[in-house]
Amino acid sequence: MSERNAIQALVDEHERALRHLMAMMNRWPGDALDRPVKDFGTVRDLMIHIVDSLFAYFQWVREKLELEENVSPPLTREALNRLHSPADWERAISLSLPYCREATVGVCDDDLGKAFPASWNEREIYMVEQMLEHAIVHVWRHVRQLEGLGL
Ligand code: NI
Repeated sequence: MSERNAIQALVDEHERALRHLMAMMNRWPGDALDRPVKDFGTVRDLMIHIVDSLFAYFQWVREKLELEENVSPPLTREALNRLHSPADWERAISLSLPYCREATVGVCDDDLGKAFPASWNEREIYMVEQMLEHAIVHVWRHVRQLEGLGL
């Protein structure tokens, strides 16, 4: 039987980062999403980037490992564009938690060392483990950016 301790730990840490973000959003004032963010537009645009990216990282893992069961992100890009309030965004992120678990059900620890080109640049080679670590750090980096805005 294949071990899943390491993959489980990565998914747990990713979830910890997302739960931290949700707890922050819980305290956001109503106008938070309209605040400007350098190089992004608004906080809303940044949220779309965070959630859209996380779907892309997990879908990359599934695609590269050729996992057969069909698991799709819970929200399309268009649906993300229609989210209005911080509460809408919290709900969207809460939907992504079970998605991340389902998306990695077929991944075992032996898969973590397999390497493939990144979806954004064929010449950047990532191991599955690195891509999931990147997913975790990506959330934290943007959490840090939001904290810098006083949110
Ligand atoms: Ni980013």
